[in-house]
Amino acid sequence: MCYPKFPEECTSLLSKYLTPEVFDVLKDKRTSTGFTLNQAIRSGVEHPDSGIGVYAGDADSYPTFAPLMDPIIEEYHGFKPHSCHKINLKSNHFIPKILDPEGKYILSTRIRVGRNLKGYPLGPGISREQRLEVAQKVRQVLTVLPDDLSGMFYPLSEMEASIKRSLIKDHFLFKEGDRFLEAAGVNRHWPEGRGIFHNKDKNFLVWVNEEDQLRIISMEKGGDISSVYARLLKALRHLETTLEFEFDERLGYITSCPTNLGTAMRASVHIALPKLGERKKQFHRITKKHHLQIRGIHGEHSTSKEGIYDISNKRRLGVTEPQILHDLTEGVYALIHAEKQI
Ligand code: ADP
Ligand code: ILO
Repeated sequence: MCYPKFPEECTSLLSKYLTPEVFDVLKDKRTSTGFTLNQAIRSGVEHPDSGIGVYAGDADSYPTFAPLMDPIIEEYHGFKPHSCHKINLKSNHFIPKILDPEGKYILSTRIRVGRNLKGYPLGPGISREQRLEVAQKVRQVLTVLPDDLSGMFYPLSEMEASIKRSLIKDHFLFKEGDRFLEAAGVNRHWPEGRGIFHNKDKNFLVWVNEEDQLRIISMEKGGDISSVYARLLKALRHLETTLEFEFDERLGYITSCPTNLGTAMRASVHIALPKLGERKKQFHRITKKHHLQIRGIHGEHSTSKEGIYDISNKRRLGVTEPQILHDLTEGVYALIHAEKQI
């Protein structure tokens, strides 16, 4: 294996931190499940326009490839190598602020967390049999959820194309064929073992075997972050009684992309900011101050439509869940204020 060539215009964190020296130290290492450096960096090498460029094939990828992973994690989350992540999922400590009393700006709110089952490789390293086993275990637990959480699991392989299209359009289902995941080996044997669970109201959903084995999602129309979070906590309490998730003392919940480590939580609003959206500098100044990220209307790598943006927390590691909600709330409050002023 030779040192990869990155084009001059490449700005990925992989190209920044995979120096020839780091490469030499790591090139022959294998994790406990046999995952290699070549596999970990393939996505960023094939796609020089990656922001990050690496994926973990198992929990052991983080310590094994630490000379590459640690600086990437530090730059993305602002999390120092000697820090320790703390979770706070015990209760709803979050004190909501009324953000949009007339319902003029916030269209919908969504909070998701990523989880992977303890003892299995992650998406880039999992075998076909292991993936099917994970799907089976998760499905069994999902189909006995109580009350408002109860619903049905829909295997992707049995879903009609028109239903799939409409679920994607309405922001409930993952898109297919992500080129970054494809290169990382996450999409092998697609659509086998993949699926979506949702309750009757489609305000509680679980994606199975997409980028992570579980993406647990609570979402609804409007800006009631507190209600969305309460539903997510309730679901997590139920799922944790029967499923054990991959968790690390230092890095929190283990996920295949280093951007999702820690809380693995992304709390977002779809918000109409047509005027502020035209003032890029001011818009970015506010989001940066509150540690927020701007995405397009169909998620990452999509564009905004009609001045509607997806605003969410950037950091997931080294911050607690209530802190993330606090950052989002304060940031959205500031964004709405700025939009009103223009
Ligand atoms: P993820 O959040 O799972 O990392 P994406 O950015 O790809 O991944 O988003 C997944 C889907 O969730 C997309 O269809 C996106 O539009 C939708 N979504 C994200 N935030 C919201 C929101 N606040 N309201 C409605 N849909 C949302
Ligand atoms: N591998 C891609 C995406 C990184 C962050 N997003 C997700 C969905 N994990 C990149 O490096 O740009």
